[in-house]
Amino acid sequence: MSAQSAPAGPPTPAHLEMYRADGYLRFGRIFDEAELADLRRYIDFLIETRPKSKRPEHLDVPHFEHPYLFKFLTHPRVLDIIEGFIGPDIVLWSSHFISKPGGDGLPVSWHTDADYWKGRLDPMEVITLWLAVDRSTRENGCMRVIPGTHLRRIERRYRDLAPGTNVFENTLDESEFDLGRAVDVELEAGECSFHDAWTIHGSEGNFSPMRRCGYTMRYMPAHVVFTPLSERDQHKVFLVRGKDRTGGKTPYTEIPKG
Ligand SMILES: O=C(O)CCC(=O)C(=O)O
Repeated sequence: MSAQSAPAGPPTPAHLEMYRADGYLRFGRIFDEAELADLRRYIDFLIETRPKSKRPEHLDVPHFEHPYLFKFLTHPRVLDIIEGFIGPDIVLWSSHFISKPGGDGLPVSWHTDADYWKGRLDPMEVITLWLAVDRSTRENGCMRVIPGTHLRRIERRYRDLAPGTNVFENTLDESEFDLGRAVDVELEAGECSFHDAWTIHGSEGNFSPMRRCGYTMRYMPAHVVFTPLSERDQHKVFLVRGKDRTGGKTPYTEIPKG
């Protein structure tokens, strides 16, 4: 294995300090080349076999139907790194492939994840590992973040967007943040970044010829209580390491075998 492709170890104190100050962190590789190729083959298969009416930006919670993905989501190297950020009791909150095809990949409007998960998680503490399945640059619509915005945990204003023009149906109102402070989180294929649920982020459309696929792998400490919004909220969470710290208040689903 070349030095360039060596997976990273757990976060250092300097990493943690940056993450806590900025609400995001560029990180190294987590999977080796063979593991990444395996994941990419699987994603290519999911994209190819999806219902044609579904855009590839919308492959949300693929692990509910495809237990193979637990191989990556619960990989010991991934969990060791996540443990470095949030401690030894770890719950898999969610995952999502956001694959923007070259030429007409949809933008992701400015938002905080906390605003989308409001009312279901208490306290709102989620870390997202954003894995660059493909090289992710300004040209093909890399993630963009507004550093430090996670420090103000406030209700923010959104405005509606025209349907079908964006991965989401609304966007944070421009008065809520300073776009001039946006940072492009450019990553080589296989590298990852982390962001906090309260960090303002988004990404532009992909007008380049190159696909931009990211896999969001989202984790929370096991003291976070998940309360489904209603009976229609069929979201599943998995205790992937350590112990429940909610006193049984969070309904965990068993991790699929094999
Ligand atoms: O993939 C993107 O461009 C945006 C990702 C995102 O919104 C997230 O990971 O929460």
